[in-house]
Amino acid sequence: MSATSTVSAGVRIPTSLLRPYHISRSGSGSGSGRGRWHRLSATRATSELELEVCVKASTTVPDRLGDCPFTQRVLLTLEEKHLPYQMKFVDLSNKPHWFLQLSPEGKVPLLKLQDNWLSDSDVIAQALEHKYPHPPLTTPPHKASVGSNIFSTFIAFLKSKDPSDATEQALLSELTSFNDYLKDNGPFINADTISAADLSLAPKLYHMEIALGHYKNWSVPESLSYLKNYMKTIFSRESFVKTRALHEDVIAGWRPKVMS
Ligand SMILES: N[C@@H](CCC(=O)N[C@@H](CS)C(=O)NCC(=O)O)C(=O)O
Repeated sequence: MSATSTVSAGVRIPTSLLRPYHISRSGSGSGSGRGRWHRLSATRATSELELEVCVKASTTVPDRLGDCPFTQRVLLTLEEKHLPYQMKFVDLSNKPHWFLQLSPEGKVPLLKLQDNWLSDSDVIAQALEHKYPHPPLTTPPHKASVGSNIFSTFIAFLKSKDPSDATEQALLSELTSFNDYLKDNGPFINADTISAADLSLAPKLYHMEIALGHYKNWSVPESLSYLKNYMKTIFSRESFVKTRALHEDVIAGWRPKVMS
């Protein structure tokens, strides 16, 4: 077995970076056996069934998925569609040459689809929906932007050094609107069906919970019970548990923004 694997773009990716996971189309369990998740040998050649995805590597534990909410969104989409995939861990603090050849912008996630490397989680989620329409994850257009201001208001509050500025209030206002939306339309953004908008928002809420808990000793108010229940439901979903970042990575990942 050679030390590198050739991918179609002509870029050689070290075999040690391939971390294959496989799920049969009928399986969804987490144990061993037919129809369940299998961890395959790291030296196995890429199966035609496996999609390749470049993900942020953990900064605290070797050979582990890191803390990128956009990457988790793509992995959640793959998991919810029961698509087998193989992760390539990218050290974003020391981007390898092969990665920069695939992504001149130097950003994860990247997904290889039909011999093309796609960037940007929006583009990737749409392309996956188009190529693998079942189970459908499309959010109806009039619901697609629900909750979409939460991430930016969370970051503004996290970065704020002035306790009397309006950043906490702005976040609370967005969270309250979303809580009220869920009360009337939930439990998910598209009622009973989990969809693309939830898979985009949930990793951001996960980062918000960990980062604000750590850096500001702040948590979502108990009064926002529909939101709290939404977070609990999605965070405990098998697809989420399998693709979530370590707390230590989330905390380390936001540190430069807090310190800046
Ligand atoms: N709009 C992009 C954002 C992707 C993004 O910002 N990824 C971050 C990691 S979470 C990244 O790769 N940053 C490059 C770097 O840190 O050098 C998407 O939705 O995929």
